[in-house]
Amino acid sequence: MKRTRREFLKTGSMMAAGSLISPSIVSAENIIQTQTGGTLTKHELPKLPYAYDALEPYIDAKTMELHHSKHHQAYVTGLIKAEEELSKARAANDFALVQHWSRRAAFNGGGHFLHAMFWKVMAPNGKGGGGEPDGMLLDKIKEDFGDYKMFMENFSAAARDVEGGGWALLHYRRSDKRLIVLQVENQHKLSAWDTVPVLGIDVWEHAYYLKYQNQRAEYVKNWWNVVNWKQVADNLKAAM
Ligand code: MN3
Repeated sequence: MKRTRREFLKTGSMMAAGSLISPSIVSAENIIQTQTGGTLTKHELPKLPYAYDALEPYIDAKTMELHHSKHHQAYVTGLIKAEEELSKARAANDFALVQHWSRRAAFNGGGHFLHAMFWKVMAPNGKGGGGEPDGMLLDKIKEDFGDYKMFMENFSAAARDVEGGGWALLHYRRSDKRLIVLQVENQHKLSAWDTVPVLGIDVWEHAYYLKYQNQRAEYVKNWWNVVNWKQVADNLKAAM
């Protein structure tokens, strides 16, 4: 049983690495047996695929450093904690705090997943970042939004108008094979089911405030200069 699970996870992580879909969150080595029965994932902060200053001048180095090493790390730590507490609750058959820890798991798990994707769908301008999508990704955008400009304006508006902290996400919805744009509040609210995020922009203030202050629209406009369309296309292919 244990072996089967291990093999399954290994296969899963190889598929994730091969397809490059957003975060390679789980590998077999990161599965740990708990003292209380069952297993847990030892979640880890993924390395940035570029230097902190690589997205300058569109996103400044200090913001990237804090965002990755402090904010994203906090979501990883929070997710581990929430899952440990749920594991302990099962062992003790004491679910008095199940709502609290489930909520923490959703918030921090959402944060971990989305940030892991966020780093990957960006690249230094002119070195993988910026420009416009092409190939099958462009075809799919045209099919579902009319053209690239209409998609971009829809996505930008969604990002600008998120209430409070959140995200704009481009999802692939499996049930009708469409790309759709959604907003996310915090890291998880307003999520839809049967969808896979393939592109996202973080519009929490911590993502832009040092450089842009209250000018979120300016940040959103500049962010297009660092979008890694090749990665988005890979994410879409994996989701399809
Ligand atoms: Mn963030």
